[in-house]
Amino acid sequence: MTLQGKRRVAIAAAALAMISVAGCAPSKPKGGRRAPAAASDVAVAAQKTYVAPGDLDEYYMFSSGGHSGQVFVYGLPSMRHLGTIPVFTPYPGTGYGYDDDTRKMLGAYTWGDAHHPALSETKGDYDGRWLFINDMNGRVARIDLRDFKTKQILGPIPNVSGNHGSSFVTPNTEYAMMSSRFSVPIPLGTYAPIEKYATDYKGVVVGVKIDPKSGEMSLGWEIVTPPFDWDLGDAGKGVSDGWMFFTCYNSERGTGKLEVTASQRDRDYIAAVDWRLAEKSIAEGKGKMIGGVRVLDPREVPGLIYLMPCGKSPHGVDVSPDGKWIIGSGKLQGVTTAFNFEKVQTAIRNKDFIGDEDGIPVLKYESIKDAEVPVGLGPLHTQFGPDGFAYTSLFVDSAIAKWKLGTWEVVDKIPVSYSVGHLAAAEGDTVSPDGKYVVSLNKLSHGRHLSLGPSQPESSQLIDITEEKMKLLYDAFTEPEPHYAQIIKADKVKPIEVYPKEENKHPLATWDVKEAGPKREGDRVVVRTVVVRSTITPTSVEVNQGDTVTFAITNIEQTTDELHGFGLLGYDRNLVVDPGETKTVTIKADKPGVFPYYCTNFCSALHQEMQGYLIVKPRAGGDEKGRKHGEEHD
Ligand code: RUQ
Ligand code: CUA
Repeated sequence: MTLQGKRRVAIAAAALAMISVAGCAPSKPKGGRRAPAAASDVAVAAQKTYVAPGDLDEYYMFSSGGHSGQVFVYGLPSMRHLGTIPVFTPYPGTGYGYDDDTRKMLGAYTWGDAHHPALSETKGDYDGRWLFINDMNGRVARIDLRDFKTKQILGPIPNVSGNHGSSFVTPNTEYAMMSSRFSVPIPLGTYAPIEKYATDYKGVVVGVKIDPKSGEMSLGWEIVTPPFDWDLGDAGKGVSDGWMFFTCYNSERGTGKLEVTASQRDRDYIAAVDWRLAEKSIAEGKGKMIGGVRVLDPREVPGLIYLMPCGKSPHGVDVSPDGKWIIGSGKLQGVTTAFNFEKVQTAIRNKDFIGDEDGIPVLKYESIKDAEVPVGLGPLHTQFGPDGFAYTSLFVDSAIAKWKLGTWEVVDKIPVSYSVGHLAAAEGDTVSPDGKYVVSLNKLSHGRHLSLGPSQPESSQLIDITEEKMKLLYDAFTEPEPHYAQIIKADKVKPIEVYPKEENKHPLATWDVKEAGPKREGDRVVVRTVVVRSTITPTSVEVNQGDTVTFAITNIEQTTDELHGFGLLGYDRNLVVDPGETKTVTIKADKPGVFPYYCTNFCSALHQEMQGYLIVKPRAGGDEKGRKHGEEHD
């Protein structure tokens, strides 16, 4: 047995001993909410989730941070929160949004609503290169998994209002997809009264092109659609590769109280989009420029998009690992429907339509479905295991159902606490799911933790799916708000520990303290700055009031973990510079006085000594005036 294995057994034994002691004490029911679990179950769960100090987790889980605009990184099975990747929101912890480059990337936005992470794929399998994530403000971002940093934010994308149905990637990361949740007149900025909703408001579906080498995103194409509310999506794979599926609600084209007006019909739709045809049509010069992008009208490109009737107000749509089935359901139903992709193709060939919506053919439900699986109430989202099992989250039942593809038999159900939205299985939306774990991303945590007052955390529960019956292993609590997560085998991700010196091509990188210091050109001052234990060089800089000052800071360490910060008091800036990295921060020195800068990231025994002064000399005769002006900084 390995040392690690031995340690695990010893610890499990200790846990067991602890539990048997605890087992003698009267259990303390909390408002009668929870039946105490059997001691043996607790011991097994403890052993399965315990990652001993120094040991590593087996999986990364990337969880969306919702309206925090961030991505949270967890280790599984421990469910430890390992880090936060700021994406659409400034984050002083890593200095994101304070240096010149990331400030520019965030633009004028101070928040984002990040919903659905999508790991890059090669042949339908996660390849560990990038993570994409959408923002409701019409944007999509790319995180590089080499350094876990946000490298690009594309958007706001023209014509998209409320980019919820995103950022699903295609099996070879050709595209990240987008769709609009809120239909509006396009291009954005166009006026039309609400009474004209059904005719003058439009939805759009967008293909965001991804460069296969660099991951760089660019605008591909758009398709205009009726004013439905597009919700979620999934890319076809295997037999259905080349197709993209999106759910929608409000096919009624209602306005006002949607809970009433958008619930008139029995069925809404899943749209099936032939994205290769979209690509080809754009290459042939089809489409019309709207809002600065080429937009295809389905009336002019027959075969581009079809509507599959689906239970009222569906949420998730999920394609089985072989691409054969498309799973979707009304979110107030008790069943989920398995649509058969071959039957969809046959129905298209036979023109087995029941009508159209603004020229988009509507397929016949009975002709394209294989089964209605009685999973339970409120099915939202489905993930897959390696053995033909599917796992569906049930919001109303507050449970997860396990069922079999092909036989459509529901074999198990496990309650969760409380009200699951999405769920994530280990590599559970790829062509080769891993099994092992499902994480239930719950909306409410209902006091299964120390109270934090009225603002309650969300809960993520780890469930063991290795046996026939699912077993709850662990409760973890998270900040708002994981809408969806993806779980990748840890050894597929290959992060660096320092930025190698030879890769640093920053024009202002400075590796020698002798070259550090200010250089003036007119009223612009560039301060080459070197940070290394335990000095910031230069230790003081004098400039004139009104100068534009750029600190170009290079952390010349090449040692793991040796981060340095650069907090500038009075000017509202804080950066963190990783080993080998150069970042710039520019301020307008409009306030006279003496402003300390210091290392914000604890780095050594003499971290506290790592400090200096920016001295801003008042304008001649402008002293009083300058000071007053200076009370507001930019
Ligand atoms: S969505 S659960 Cu973007 Cu399902 Cu929120
Ligand atoms: Cu450098 Cu603290």
